[in-house]
Amino acid sequence: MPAQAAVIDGKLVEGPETLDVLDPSTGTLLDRTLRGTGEHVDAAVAAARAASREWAHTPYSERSAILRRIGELIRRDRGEFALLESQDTGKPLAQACADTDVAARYFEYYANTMEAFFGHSLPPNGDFVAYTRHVPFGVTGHIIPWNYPLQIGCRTIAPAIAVGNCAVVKPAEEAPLSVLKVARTALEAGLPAGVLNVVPGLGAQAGAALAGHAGIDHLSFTGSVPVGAAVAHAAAENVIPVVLELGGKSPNIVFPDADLDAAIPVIVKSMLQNAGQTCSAGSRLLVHEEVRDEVLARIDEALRGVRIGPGPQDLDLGPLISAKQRDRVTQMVQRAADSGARQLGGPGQVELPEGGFYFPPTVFTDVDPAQEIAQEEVFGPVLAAMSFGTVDEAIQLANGTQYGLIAAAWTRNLDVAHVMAEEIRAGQVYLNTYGGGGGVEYTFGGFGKSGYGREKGFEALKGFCQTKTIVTKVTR
Ligand code: TXE
Repeated sequence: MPAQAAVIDGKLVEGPETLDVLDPSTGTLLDRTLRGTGEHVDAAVAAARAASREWAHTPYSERSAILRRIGELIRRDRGEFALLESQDTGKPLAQACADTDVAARYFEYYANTMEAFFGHSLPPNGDFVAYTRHVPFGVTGHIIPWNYPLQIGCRTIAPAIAVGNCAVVKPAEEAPLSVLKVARTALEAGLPAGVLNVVPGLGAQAGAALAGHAGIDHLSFTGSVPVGAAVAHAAAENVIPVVLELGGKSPNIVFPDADLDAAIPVIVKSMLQNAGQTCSAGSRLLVHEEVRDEVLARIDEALRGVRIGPGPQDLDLGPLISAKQRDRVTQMVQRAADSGARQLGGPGQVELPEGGFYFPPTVFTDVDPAQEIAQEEVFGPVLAAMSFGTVDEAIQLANGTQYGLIAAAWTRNLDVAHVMAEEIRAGQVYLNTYGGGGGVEYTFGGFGKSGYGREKGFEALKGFCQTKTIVTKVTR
């Protein structure tokens, strides 16, 4: 099987060293890619630099037309993208279709919003006229994880190139295929050579080379806390700004007056989506004592009906991404069980498909908020449930981890809803929904160890620009 090439300077670049890409639904070989090295990263950064002046000066309308065309081609190839993403990550096909639509939408959204993205004029002081312009950084580095490669890839690529940067992207070794396809699709759409370069490879090799590269001007990273801290450190050596998106321990908070018919399916989905391997997974349930038993019983009932199987079969729950991830989740669940937390479902309770890296839905109840399972990101279909008696206790629990990515409060009481929205330390707070309504437009990013900097929405355009002030002295 020939290995998938990198895309550097508009060309497909092959090499002697390759990486195996496994199908997580079966554990067997799905494809191979080039194993990119520091030299490939050097070549990609040089190509991006060479392309950056012309791309930055390409009229808005032309850049916008190309982005729109990339979105169109992703939609044209929706079936291929979705199947590839489902095979590569193991996620159910319907989720991969939704991810493909979101990927296209990022290009469409930034094609439009970029054209309305201007600077400001500043109040003149005496005989001065001043204004600001948003100018691209130049070359942007992007390190992408394996959980939503297509969505997260496009989430940072589209705004970066929309405002005139040229990008060098390192997808995750576990799931690099859809991001490589985006780069080939972008060339077909007319994106000039060098504007979008993708170098697949290992984190410690190509990833580290990109993070520490003196030739980039900005770095976006989505992944784990320790690697995020390490890449930020490497980038700091070159005084390069970084956006870090590092996951979370996000709560659904259920008050006694909540509409449980609306809440339960959403809570279950937020726990199971992408097998829990979602930075904004609803991995904690904070439930008022009055409705605790009912909510847990209904979640347990919903989980009993969950159908588990390979991504392309489009059931409810696919496998985890890798044996390493399955082992990590298994160990965390074992430690929680050993500590005495009460468990619903979990290993041994449901039959799992043969082969592949499957893990069953698991709920821990009566969890001590200080316990690992209540504090650390599991990245599996695992829910830690705790109860509270007052609004203040709910706030304390919600804010009681080192993370702060998203949160949802379920209540019909407007005062409680507003208090929660105000008090919760998280980049997004949802009221009577969880991640609802699309999301491309919603500014996204973390508090605390969930990271810093903001993605999505209009903020992302700002994030990929430097603001430059231009002052003219007017002589009368
Ligand atoms: O992440 P890594 P892993 C969390 C989640 C998961 C845990 C471990 O809790 O269980 O992290 O996952 C690249 N220099 N999230 O080990 O290693 C790597 O190649 C530069 C949350 O897979 O952080 C990949 O492209 N780059 C999360 C990317 O970093 C390096 C998504 C992420 O991999 C590198 C994924 C290095 N030294 C995991 N080492 C989210 N926020 O959605 C690795 N990489």
